[in-house]
Amino acid sequence: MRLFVFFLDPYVGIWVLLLAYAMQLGLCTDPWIQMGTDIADDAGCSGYTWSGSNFGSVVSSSGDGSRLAVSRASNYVRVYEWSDATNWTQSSELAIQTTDLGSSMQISRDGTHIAIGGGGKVAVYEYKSNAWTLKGSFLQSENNPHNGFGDAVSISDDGTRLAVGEPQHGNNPFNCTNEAAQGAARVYEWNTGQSSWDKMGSNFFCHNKTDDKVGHSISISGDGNRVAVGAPETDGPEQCYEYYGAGSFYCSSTSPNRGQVRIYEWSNAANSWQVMGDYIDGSQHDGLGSSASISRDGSRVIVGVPLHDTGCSDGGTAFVYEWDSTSWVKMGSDMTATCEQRQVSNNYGGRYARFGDDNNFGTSVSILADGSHVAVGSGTSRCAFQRKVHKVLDRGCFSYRQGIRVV
Ligand SMILES: [Ca+2]
Ligand SMILES: [Ca+2]
Repeated sequence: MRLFVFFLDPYVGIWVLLLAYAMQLGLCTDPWIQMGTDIADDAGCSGYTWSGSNFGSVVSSSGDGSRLAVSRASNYVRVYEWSDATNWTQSSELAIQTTDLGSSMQISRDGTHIAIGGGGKVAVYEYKSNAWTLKGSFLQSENNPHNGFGDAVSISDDGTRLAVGEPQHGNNPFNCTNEAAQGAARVYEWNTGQSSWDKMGSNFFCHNKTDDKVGHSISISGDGNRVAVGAPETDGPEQCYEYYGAGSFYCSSTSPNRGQVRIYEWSNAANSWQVMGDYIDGSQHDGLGSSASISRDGSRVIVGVPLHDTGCSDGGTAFVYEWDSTSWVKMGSDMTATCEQRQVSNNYGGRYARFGDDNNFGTSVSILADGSHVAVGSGTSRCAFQRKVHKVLDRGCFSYRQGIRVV
């Protein structure tokens, strides 16, 4: 596993101190070694001035870690190669003929395909004859409006199956029958004969109501036969109360926005996607499924639960489940955000803040191909450090870094 560190933040010193603190406590005895020098946007970075190209807001790496795709601005992707085993070399820059792509991206395990989504579209680029070329045409939602089509994408090992989330939902929270108004998730397969992306089976949509945000996260297995679909705003069952004996009822969920992940498997016999085992549910306002990542063979899945209270409010957690041939079984203990009191100043005899509130640990997750390692990213951190904190778990050893991605 390799770690890429992007010091996009000018306050590097804080992070060095924080890392030193973590190391001092013996939290990590196997430090990460940075590969090469930092990769920065030459046009966007100048000293402590950053013009805001959003360089590196999404990154993805091939399975062997030798090829790296980095988003830049709203319609560029740069590709870097670990070609001489000493540093990264930019090999190409894709200028995508539409804007607002790049909110999601994944490079295939074999490094030959890059799926890029956002702004209601998805494009897949394939590397052949020493150039990246658009594979087929831009994919768009059959729904109008597009409901966030492409906000999440995932591509199989060889780039022939593509999973796309469309998580933004319509405004009718009690209508689970009108797919066009809800957002959804779906899988496409590359049709070599027709040179087109064909949809496999039906869309996944509506876990409970239309504000579920189905497809906020999506992850497809290496062979493209299993897909995990996250819907972080799925509500639990409703209870209904009668209005003053008037015969009309008010219904509300006892566990709103608890979130849910469903894992589907493709059945050739039925020519459709079948749900595997039970749904994975959070508890109220947990946001389970804000992120999800499935292992290469589809036997393990990590789900992010960034709004789970872990001693700190919305500290966040992540769960790993394993398929035991009939159901998803939780593996090991929960991984949670660090939650502790820290002194933040000496004023008035010392001020303390609880570090870990709103950490949103689990905003992003990634599982290694063989399921043996996971990486968990946080969203924001309050109190002492008003910036992002990422936490890596690797065989029980963890460290803090800024802007990390693990492959
Ligand atoms: Ca909801
Ligand atoms: Ca919470």
